[in-house]
Amino acid sequence: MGTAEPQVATAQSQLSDGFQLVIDALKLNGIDTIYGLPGIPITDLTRRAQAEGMRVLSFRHEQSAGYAASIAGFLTQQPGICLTVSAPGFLNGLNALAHATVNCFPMILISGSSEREIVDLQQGDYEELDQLAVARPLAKAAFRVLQAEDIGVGVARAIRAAVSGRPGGVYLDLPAKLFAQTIDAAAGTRSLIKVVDPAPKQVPAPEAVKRALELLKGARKPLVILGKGAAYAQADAEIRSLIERTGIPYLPMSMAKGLLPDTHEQSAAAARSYVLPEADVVMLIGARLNWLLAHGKGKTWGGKGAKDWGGQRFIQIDISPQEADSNVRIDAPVVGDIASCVSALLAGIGSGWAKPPAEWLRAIQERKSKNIAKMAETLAGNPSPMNFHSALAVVRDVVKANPDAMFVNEGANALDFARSIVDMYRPRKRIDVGTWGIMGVGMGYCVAAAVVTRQQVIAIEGDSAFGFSGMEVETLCRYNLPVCVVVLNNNGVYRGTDVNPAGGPDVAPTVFVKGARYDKLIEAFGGVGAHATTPAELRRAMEEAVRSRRPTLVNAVIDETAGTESGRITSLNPSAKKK
Ligand code: ADP
Ligand code: TPW
Repeated sequence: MGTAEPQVATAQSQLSDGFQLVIDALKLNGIDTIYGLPGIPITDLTRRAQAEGMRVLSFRHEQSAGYAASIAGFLTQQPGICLTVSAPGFLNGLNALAHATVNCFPMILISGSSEREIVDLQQGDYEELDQLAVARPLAKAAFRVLQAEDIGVGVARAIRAAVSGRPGGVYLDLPAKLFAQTIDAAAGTRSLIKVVDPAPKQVPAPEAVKRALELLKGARKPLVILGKGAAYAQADAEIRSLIERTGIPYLPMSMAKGLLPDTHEQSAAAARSYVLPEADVVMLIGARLNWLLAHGKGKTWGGKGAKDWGGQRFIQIDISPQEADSNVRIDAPVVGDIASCVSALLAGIGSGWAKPPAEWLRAIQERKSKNIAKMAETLAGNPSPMNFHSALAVVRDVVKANPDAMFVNEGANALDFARSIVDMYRPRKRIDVGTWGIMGVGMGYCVAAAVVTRQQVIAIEGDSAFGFSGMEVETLCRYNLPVCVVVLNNNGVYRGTDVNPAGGPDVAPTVFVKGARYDKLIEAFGGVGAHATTPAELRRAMEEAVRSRRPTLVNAVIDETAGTESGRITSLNPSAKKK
């Protein structure tokens, strides 16, 4: 008896299993956090990962865990890990996987799945779904591991696929049986791969750099557009140096705000509608000419008709060689990683670069001053009830006083107004709905932002937007995260004023319960709720949240007639075109 127990322990300690190898493979590659939701077959994986010192953050819905993982990827350049159960859990996480791929964020969705032999014969297993096939079209890459000795390779391939080249979402399918498979521990350890240089530098061709500089040199009205790829690249000093040494005005896309402080004199953000049609040479740095930039043509760019070219010539710096010419002709594509490309441009520029013509800079400055003065007037108003402007003037001040705070933003008007009113001062502080304009990222982003950066998080949420992930306020409270959520509450999707055209008892599809108290929701979980009907109350509540670092939700009551349908993209509504 006395000797039997240690012998068993020794025998067991020489075996490893699938659970252990997944954890070891992630840890070996520096991954220490999992965003997920437990259940069959991954509950033990979450337990054992926690026991092994990983941070395992559990959510109330996989979609929020997925969005958290996706934005953790954006913030860290390391794939964010979302872990889900099979079929329904997997599908709940899939939205975030697609979001990661579309936004070029590195993320790995790891889902447990049911038994292959039953799934493939469609014999009706528990949570039966061919997950790999479903994930593939939405992911940058998708892999399945069937044998414990292949876990190391599977994880390595997933990491490389997620972060190399243009980053994206990767799916890793782990069938239930894999976790319990045992293999010799030493062989298991040997099978693991520590990925060397997962996102290799991609240095641009010298002739591409030369072509770009020549085009830029001849410009009379040059403009730089910084996109979230530039923010992701973490080449902050190089980018700032390029902007300042060339003296070219720049526009930050929403998640590139703060790459240089929004108060920078070369920022043309307040003169956007002037510079886009006027510019003659535009250098895109980590920004695509998709709908957010009106596809590089049409009236926004000074084209005569909706699809006409405005005459600009484009330089595009991007890691994807396929991106150029996707919407309009790119005269000077520079393919490579942004740090390498910008460094090469800086080397080519040398010290004698002539600043853009003074006329161009003066014209922009004039527009800017006029627009900023006009905005200041609007922001100074103190209407009752509050409107977006009077509430966001407070938010602007609180963010200015806390420039390291992370800023999460979703909604329609809540998004558009905050983007233009709230200045950002540091890189990668602003995270929002991204390329798809997706609602529901809010609370997942808040959790990841707090966990990754350990900074205060401020989330500005439309009331509809907030509802998509509202239950995660419990998650904020459970982990006691320093998150201050402000719900700009105007009683509905966009506004709360629609009426049922048929006159029946149901309210209009865009209308919510009037006077809802979102602040009570967080109180249910021990967080701080505040109800603000004036800018002064909002300011007090936000300042207290930042001071205390306690999870806080401020229900900020906004005039339900304020804002417009769909915010700034009303024109995309097919019905609005009809009339
Ligand atoms: P935004 O929405 O801010 O305009 P997009 O998401 O449209 O930005 O564009 C980001 C672009 O940045 C993508 O085309 C992507 O390929 C590119 N990108 C991402 N990371 C890098 C990097 N490290 N180096 C170069 N390009 C990058
Ligand atoms: C996943 C469509 C775009 S904006 C929005 C919806 C539902 C909410 C607008 O109301 P909110 O904002 O948040 O109260 P505000 O400031 O104007 O009052 N489903 C998904 N994504 C999108 N984009 C939608 C629906 C939508």
